[in-house]
Amino acid sequence: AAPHGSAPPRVGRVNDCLFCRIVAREIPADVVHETDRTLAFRDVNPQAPTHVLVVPKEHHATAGLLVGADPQLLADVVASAHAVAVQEGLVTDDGAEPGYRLVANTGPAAGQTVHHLHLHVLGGRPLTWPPG
Ligand code: DGP
Repeated sequence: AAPHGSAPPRVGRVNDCLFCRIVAREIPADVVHETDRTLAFRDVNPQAPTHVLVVPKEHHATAGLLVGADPQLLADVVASAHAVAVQEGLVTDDGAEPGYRLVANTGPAAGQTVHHLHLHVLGGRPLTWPPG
């Protein structure tokens, strides 16, 4: 049976995935942007004044897997990340000032801990390079 009301199980969901559970609103999150196919919410452990995670609602582990399965959905995730950056005042819609960073940690060497693709949107302070 569906866990909440009469909603059918969502296609593309992985039951033990933290971000699938946030998408299903089973775990609370501070949602800042939503489209029919993407969700953006504040990182629980922010590394910058703005630190938002943007995910596809469907479960895909990495950008590399998603671009093969559904390139439009990867584009939708990037578009949502840019919309968040504009909404948060990190960038004007038609320019690059002051700027922000998108990060997609992929695999253990990069420290990916949640295996549901998420773009980190970071900004609100000077961001140094190289990252750690
Ligand atoms: P990554 O290393 O790229 O897999 O980063 C996963 C991020 O997810 C990390 O910055 C912390 C964040 N995170 C982990 N658990 C939760 C949670 O329950 N809620 C929210 N909002 N963020 C979480």
